[in-house]
Amino acid sequence: MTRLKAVLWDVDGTLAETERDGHRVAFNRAFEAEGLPWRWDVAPYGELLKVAGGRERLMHDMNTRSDAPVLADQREALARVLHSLKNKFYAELVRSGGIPLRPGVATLIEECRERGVRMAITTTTSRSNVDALLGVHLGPSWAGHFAAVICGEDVQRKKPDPEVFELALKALDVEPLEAVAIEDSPGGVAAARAASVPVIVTRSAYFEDSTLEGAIAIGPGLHQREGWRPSLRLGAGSPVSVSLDDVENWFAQMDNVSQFGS
Ligand code: XBP
Ligand code: MG
Repeated sequence: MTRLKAVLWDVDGTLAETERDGHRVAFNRAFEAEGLPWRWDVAPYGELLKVAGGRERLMHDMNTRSDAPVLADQREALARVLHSLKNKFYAELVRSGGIPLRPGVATLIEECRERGVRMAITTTTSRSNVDALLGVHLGPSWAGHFAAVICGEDVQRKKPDPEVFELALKALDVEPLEAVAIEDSPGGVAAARAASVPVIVTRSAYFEDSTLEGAIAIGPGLHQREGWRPSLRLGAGSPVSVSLDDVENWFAQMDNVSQFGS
């Protein structure tokens, strides 16, 4: 039986609920700082998440606005300014303690480290955002926990394209079926599946009710054992949260999970 060699972590929505209270708020501060009347409310921002990448999201939104610059290169220049301001405000928000890690995340990261299961970050977001978030929660040497950190800047095509996973597998020198991705969104699941990497879904606020097919396990978050499919052992003697043993069991059973079957 193949042994699990690597855990590939998504960032936004998986490590932390960064979108609603982080990126969205920071985008709005950037609009304000640039004197623009644009604001992204909670529900419409959920729709905008269909577009991967903050700068691409801005470009997409500008295409729907009559008060956006008319020329394409003016729009691109404005998107660059807004995006870089947004990332600055995002880092401030994170560093002020506004965005905790999702419960259960730090425990599983620590268990992977203790047991020698290598990890990578596989995200669409910018490197500066990962640095801000993990610097606060895992300390300044956070990058040492991960054998590879692949971010938005490192790929030609963002999720749902599989490129981020392909680069991580290459950097770790592992095969797709020796790794597990942990994801929260339809785009993330699609990207992992397109790279043939088995994927575990921890549902996040914006994707609570989304159809997410093809995962080897799906549940409400790493902090609880109830509500997972395939189900987890409950009761006396069980860990409190999702453990590395659970991840390895799902991994070992993946061929029996019809959702993952071809
Ligand atoms: C989520 C994304 C990102 C963030 C914003 O990526 O799509 O675009 O919303 O970050 P993931 P940027 O779930 O893969 O971590 O503005 O830096 O793109
Ligand atoms: Mg995500």
